[in-house]
Amino acid sequence: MTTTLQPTIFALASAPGRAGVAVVRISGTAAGRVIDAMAAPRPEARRATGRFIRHPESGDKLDRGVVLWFPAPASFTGEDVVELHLHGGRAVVAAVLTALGLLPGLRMAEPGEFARRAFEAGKVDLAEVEGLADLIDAETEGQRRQALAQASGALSDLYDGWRASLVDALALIEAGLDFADEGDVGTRTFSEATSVIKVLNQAVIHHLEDGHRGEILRDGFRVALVGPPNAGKSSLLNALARRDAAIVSSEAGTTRDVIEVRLDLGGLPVIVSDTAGFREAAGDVEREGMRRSLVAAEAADLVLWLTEASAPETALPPALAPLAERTLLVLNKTDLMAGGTAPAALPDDMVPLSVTTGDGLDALIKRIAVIASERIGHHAEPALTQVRHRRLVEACRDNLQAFLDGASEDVELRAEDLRLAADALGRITGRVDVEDVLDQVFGRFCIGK
Ligand SMILES: Nc1nc2c(ncn2[C@@H]2O[C@H](COP(=O)(O)OP(=O)(O)OP(=O)(O)O)[C@@H](O)[C@H]2O)c(=O)[nH]1
Ligand SMILES: [Mg+2]
Repeated sequence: MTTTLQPTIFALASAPGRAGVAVVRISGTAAGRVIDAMAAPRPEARRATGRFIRHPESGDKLDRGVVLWFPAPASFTGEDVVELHLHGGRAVVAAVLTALGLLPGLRMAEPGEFARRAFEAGKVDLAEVEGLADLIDAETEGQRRQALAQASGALSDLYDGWRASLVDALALIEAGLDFADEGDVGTRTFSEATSVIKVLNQAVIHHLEDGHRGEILRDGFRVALVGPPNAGKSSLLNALARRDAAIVSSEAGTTRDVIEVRLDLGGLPVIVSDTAGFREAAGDVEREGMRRSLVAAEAADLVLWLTEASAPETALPPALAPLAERTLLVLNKTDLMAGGTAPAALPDDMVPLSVTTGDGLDALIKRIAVIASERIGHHAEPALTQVRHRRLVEACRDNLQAFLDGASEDVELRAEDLRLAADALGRITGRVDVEDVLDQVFGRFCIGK
């Protein structure tokens, strides 16, 4: 480790602004000296201790707070760490940060620098760090659960387990190579390795064919509201969002831009987009609006085709026809029907609704939640959560396939297939050279994390 050469870093670890408590984190070899200079004497390790926090030069009191001392290596970063729990006022925090900047060997932390040091010290692997970033970003219960599992090593354990069996298979093959002149031994070890790889390959393929549930849970399940003008798309968006997010008017062609709202449906993050109505005659602006509607519909996991119940346009426009499989027909304005209700027997893929009276709204929300949870609901096995991992698992699969398809006589080449497959998995957790992605991964954090 090169920790002795690293400057000691500090930052506000809690959110900026007024708060009951603000936490300033300090990590590095000079952390202990911060206590000596500003809140002496050093408290017992890991025991919350009340202290005046003083200016290191004048000795003036800046605040009365709690000091926590985590000597290396038992800390988040693996270095000496100090936490100052202050009163969360802007002036208090500013005074303490300014004072810290006066101390020799200290500088403000860059975004994600604490997490990066934790990674470099081997406290967390890369997939866990990514889980940590997701946990900080998590807005719904489902996202929180998935991120916490990943931050706690669920994905890493899966990939490390696969990597371990790959390494075992590789060892078998290499052992076979050593006995190359005793042809029989080589053949036996190779076929033993092959059966391990076959099983592994199946597990990897299964993992990849998860309908992107982890990624959708992380990024949000997308629902697009499309339909002819005036069908009530913006009204429905507002009803779902419970606020006037979009303009509603009896004029056809009101909505031009796509408007998105984020909802939490039973713990699942759902992003609903309101779009411009589809119709034939339209000016330039409206045509551009419709182009955007189509983009939103194509990107959606579920399309709601909204149409008026009294004169339903149940045929999708040709541009939307390819999306029919993931489209639900919503017959809105049932309040305008004779008797104010929808036809009793509707096919399963048609949902009656009156945004005005609220009739059918709960049923529609439930329907969306069920469809979303079928796609991304809770599973015991950890899921792929991001494209970076997916690419690497795909690379692993391709190399396993190359191994299985390749000529078994070329033992050296087959060993190389397995080595590449193992490396791809190692790059997910950062066990294998990942220098090129580190800035990207840690840059996602804000300062103080
Ligand atoms: N009676 C009745 N009127 C509704 C209902 N939902 C919406 N409306 C009315 O229908 C009109 C059009 O509603 P919007 O929500 O603006 O329709 P839209 O589909 O967004 O229309 P565009 O943005 O022009 O494509 C407004 O006057 C709404 O008040 C409903 O369930 N019943
Ligand atoms: Mg609208």
